[in-house]
Amino acid sequence: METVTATRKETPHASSAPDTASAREASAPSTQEIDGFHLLIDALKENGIDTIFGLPGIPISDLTRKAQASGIRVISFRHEQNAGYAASIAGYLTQKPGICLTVSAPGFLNGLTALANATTNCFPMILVSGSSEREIVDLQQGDYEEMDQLAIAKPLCKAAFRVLHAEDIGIGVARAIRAAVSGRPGGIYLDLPAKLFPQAIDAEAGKHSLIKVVDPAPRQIPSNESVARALELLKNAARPLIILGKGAAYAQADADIRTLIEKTGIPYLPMSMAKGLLPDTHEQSAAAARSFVLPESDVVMLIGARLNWLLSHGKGKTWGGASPKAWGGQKFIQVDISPTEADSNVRIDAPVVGDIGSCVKAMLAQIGANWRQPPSEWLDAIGERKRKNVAKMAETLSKNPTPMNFHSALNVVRDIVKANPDAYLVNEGANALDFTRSIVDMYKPRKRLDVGTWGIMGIGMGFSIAAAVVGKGQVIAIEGDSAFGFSGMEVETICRYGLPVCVVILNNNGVYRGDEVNPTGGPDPAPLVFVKDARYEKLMEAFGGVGVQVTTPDELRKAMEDAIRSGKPTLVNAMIDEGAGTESGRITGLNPTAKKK
Ligand code: FYN
Ligand code: ADP
Repeated sequence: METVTATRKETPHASSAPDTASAREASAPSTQEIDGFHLLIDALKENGIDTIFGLPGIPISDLTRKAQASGIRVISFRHEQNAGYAASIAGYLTQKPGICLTVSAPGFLNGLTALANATTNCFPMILVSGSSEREIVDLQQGDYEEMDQLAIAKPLCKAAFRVLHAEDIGIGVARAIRAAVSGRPGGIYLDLPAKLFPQAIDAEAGKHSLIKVVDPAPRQIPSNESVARALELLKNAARPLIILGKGAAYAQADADIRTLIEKTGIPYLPMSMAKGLLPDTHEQSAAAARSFVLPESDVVMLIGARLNWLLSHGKGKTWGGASPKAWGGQKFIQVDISPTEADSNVRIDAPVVGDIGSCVKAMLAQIGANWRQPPSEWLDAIGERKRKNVAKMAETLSKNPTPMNFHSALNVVRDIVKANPDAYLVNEGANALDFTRSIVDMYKPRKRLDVGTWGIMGIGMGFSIAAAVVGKGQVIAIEGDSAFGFSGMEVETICRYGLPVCVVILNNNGVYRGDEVNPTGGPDPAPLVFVKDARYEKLMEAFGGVGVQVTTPDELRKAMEDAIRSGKPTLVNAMIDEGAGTESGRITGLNPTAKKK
């Protein structure tokens, strides 16, 4: 643990005024005491937290300085929401809660979207926000950045805690860590009032108050009966299917999951962020036959995937149901750590509750050596459908239209990712997201990071920064021009930390597409279009990175290869046909349009 250095003891009526350099100098150091700043830093370090994503300001600026001085890596952002997204995806990649640190009220609110998104996606994250003086906030007397942050955070996260006394910091951090990573992971809010930071307590007592959380995410072993019930269903299926979700990717049980798929011979469908858990080129992947396997399957095993909107709630036409809400007749097995997930949308015939690593191990143990492979008619039918779709895709990708379109640009990205399978692929947008998902194969687990359960826009630069920082590798971010706008200013952060991030903007001048016009003929542009042929690459140049505008696949290939070879922050502005793209990409049906007269 870090050696304690102490600052002044808190007086009962310590002011919440901004911490100034002179105030800091005035605080007489003593070796017998430790303050809230250092207790918090020590509590985090004690639990292996080595990185903080945040945005300094009152009352946490000194915390960021001291954290950096203590050896924690502090990544400072330009907007808290991006810091929050970074923390959340760091949590997903590492199974350790990602920490996002913000100032009070507005900073807290800016981070809150990311916290809610983390909870929705089951990413472990802790939003740590400074807050104003409790007694003034609670009496609503108009404090600086007054807000009851704890109450506001509660409905949007898995758990929320506030620490009022320095001796409780250890407990507060321990509770936050345990809550973030145990069971179904999620977002946690930790409220730290300004007064807490300079509070000093006896150093020895402080040291003893810290908790190193033992076994923060304990294994949860499924019952033998639940595993047997699931295997019985699977064994007797005529047309079995396994769906891998991002919970399966998060679990880091990659080798066992692959063994389960290969031993059973059952075709599998990866959800978006589970792409690469097994290489997308695996012969059992049914991704290229998605709209065939969902309605045709008779027994479906979900591993770390929920039957939410992304899977049409397990019913309706996608599943072969006669009407939008009708059941398609499938039997479902659901492997999930959350016991309440089963039956959320349709009947789950065989829930297997436990952590995915333990569940898959238990299945492998019961499967034994004599598992009967799925009927060949089923496998052949899928193979046939796949071949057709792959051939259709190959034909589209081989075209080289002028101007470039999504396909001809992504054909290049597909090659670059194949040549750099360890690179992280961050992806957001509508068409830019949907086309990338189906065109660009992934080869390794947890490399594809995207908009997730909410289809959220704005994760681009935050995810990229976190992937480069905690994943310590090259990042390729494929961005719609609209999606990039939400976090574009963070290219300064990318340049400041010199991160190997290659941002590719598929620029078609607007949301979905850029060729709409104002029907009134007035001077305002149509609501969904942007400045024509915007030079986004200059934003990267402004901060010392490399900016390139490209108009052909060859130029795009060269720019991406240069970026990866140099590892320099690069923004490639790929100009594509402004008429390319459909309303909302592949989820047009969710976007209500006015009835035509
Ligand atoms: C997939 N496909 C392929 C391949 N992979 N063809 C050839 N080769 C390969 N490798 C086919 C696949 O079989 C589908 O064709 C089609 O490509 C699309 O595949 P996808 O994307 O997996 O399927 P689909 O139907 O789009 O998936 C539904 C969905 C998905 C809801 C899971 O659209 C999704 O994740 N959407 C997220 C949208 C989002 O969040 N948007 C952000 C908000 S945008 P067919 O089988 O022939 O159908 C705000 O406006
Ligand atoms: P996708 O969007 O890829 O379908 P979801 O986010 O909907 O994935 O589902 C992930 C599921 O995985 C959640 O229901 C969550 O409870 C579960 N999950 C997350 N981590 C684990 C784990 N370690 N073990 C078991 N289940 C997990």
